[in-house]
Amino acid sequence: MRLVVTGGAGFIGANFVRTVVREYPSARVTVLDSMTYAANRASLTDLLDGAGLATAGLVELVEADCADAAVTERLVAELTGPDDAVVHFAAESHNDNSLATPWPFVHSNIVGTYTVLEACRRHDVRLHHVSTDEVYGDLELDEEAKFTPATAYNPSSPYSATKAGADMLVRAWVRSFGVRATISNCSNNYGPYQHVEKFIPRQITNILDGRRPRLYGSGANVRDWIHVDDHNSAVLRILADGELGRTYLIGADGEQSNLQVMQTICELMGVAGADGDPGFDHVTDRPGHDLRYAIDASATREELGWEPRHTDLRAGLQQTIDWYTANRDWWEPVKDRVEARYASTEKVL
Ligand code: NAD
Ligand code: TDX
Repeated sequence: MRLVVTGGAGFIGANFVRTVVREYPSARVTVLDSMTYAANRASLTDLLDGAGLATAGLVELVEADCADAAVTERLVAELTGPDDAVVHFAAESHNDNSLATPWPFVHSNIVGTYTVLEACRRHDVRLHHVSTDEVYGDLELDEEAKFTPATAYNPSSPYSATKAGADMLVRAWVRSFGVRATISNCSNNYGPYQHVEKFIPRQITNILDGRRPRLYGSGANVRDWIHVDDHNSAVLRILADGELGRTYLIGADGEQSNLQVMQTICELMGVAGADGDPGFDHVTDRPGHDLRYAIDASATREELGWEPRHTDLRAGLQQTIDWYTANRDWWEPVKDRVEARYASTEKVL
């Protein structure tokens, strides 16, 4: 099996590459990544430089923009085997950045996906497109409903709007040109190698660095958390047995308010407050902040026999805290810059 993994030096993509190398030792993986601020070569170093390891020569990194048609086309053209595929993770992924600077999101998420689709069309290569539950907009805090594949698209932010646009391109390329593609829309991921701009690693590394954790607004917003390895095991099931043209929802029934997650992190890290101090700061809320996401993944579970393995969020958070504690070299070089950026807009309430 040969895979081109776009965005494979980012959080989910790097975890995906690591899983593939573990589970398919003879697979050849080409990571196509433009190495934006969100990428980290160190997430793959052992695989790329692993002379003497089983992976030596099997994982390569091509530093290029997936919207660069010449490079993307060249790599996709090499995928000629029956199990070969492109797994398309590359995207600008952070909502807060999309509110400040939307253009890179239009470029990577829409033009990048268009370019990948055109290459797969020309060379008749199987594609899996990785998307998000945010394309569906948000749910009320008190309603029973969850997102299903039939939920209408209603994105709120420049990030989710560009991911929705990308999904629509994939659907159109399947229908109009017969591209052999599947789509997955997953809920919020957590785990190792996640950039410290994101909610969970930001709080963990703030505490490790002696800074106060930061909760947007009241913290009532609900996210449906899934461990990154469970997301990736679902992607591998879809690649193996997914029906072409289908959209699969991926989630692990991990709904929690941001306040609950924050309190668990503070408690696990021993900074639960005293004397009325909760141990963290409430700060300026995100504009247009989606209230609640929740995924109904029953079709994916029933049709593909997929099950998440990390269903205890508290245990998953402890494991994630342990990883950031043991891997300071991975995150420390970018931490100050991320916090300086937040400090320019964030006010303690
Ligand atoms: P990330 O920001 O950590 O990584 C994205 C990677 O894509 C980076 O390595 C970056 O350099 C690369 N990239 C960006 N633009 C590129 C371009 N034009 N060409 C080549 N490479 C480019 O993001 P992530 O959290 O790992 O998300 C990966 C995918 O999963 C995204 O498509 C995202 O929308 C989707 N997703 C993320 C989550 C989540 O909770 N993080 C949930 C559901 C879906
Ligand atoms: O410091 C913070 N404090 C805080 O309260 C940060 C960074 C975030 N938050 C809140 C905002 C959200 O309600 O935490 C929640 C999670 O925030 P993010 O980690 O920024 O994720 P979110 O905006 O929910 O989007 C994530 O999940 C869906 C990913 O970044 C997307 O790429 C994915 O599509």
